[in-house]
Amino acid sequence: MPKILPGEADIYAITDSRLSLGRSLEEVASALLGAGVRILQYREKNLKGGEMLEECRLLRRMTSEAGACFIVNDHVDIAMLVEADGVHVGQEDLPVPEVRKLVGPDMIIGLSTHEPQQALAARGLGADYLGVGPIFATQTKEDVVAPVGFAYLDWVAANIDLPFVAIGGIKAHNIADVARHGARCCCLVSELVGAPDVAASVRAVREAMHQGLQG
Ligand code: TZP
Ligand code: MG
Repeated sequence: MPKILPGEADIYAITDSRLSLGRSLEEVASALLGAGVRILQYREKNLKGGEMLEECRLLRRMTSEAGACFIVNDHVDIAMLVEADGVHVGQEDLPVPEVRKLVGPDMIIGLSTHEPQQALAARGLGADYLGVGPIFATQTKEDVVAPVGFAYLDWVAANIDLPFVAIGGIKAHNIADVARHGARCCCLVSELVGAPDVAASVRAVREAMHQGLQG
């Protein structure tokens, strides 16, 4: 399956079992993929390793069938075991060069960044794409840094030659502005997996984003 990088997809969705209104991972993922999400990240903070592994096996099957890219947050070992397309790490996680040693040349590595210094370092470290954020305040991530606003997004769009994905507090009502500030791929958690109708939310978000991309 061809690898899809942010930059080639509009919406990048992340799972979160705490926000899914009691629905199963399968139900939420099925709605996301059915609505055309092409990059799906598994992000889970509360389960045991074996439980996360089983959930990632499920998502690997579902994303493969849908022709979507599957990325695992934090857990390099699980990403390798399920043959995910990619793994996403933060500044406090394992260093990207060490992750690269483990996963080999073909797996996508995403790196969260919050300031120019981190973005400038990313290519040398071997990251394939950057997370840029949090653009706005978010309740979804506990240990999150202060919102970076559009200033950092503008800077990345103008200065960094790597695919990037904007993240943090992005909703249908503000995504057009995020796109106007240079984001061709936006990552959303609560707005999608916490929506009463997940597929309808994907459609609304995508439409608003494309309005922003058109100017
Ligand atoms: N990293 C930076 S902000 C964030 C992550 C995982 C959470 C974004 O969630 P939401 O619900 O889209 O604000
Ligand atoms: Mg992390």
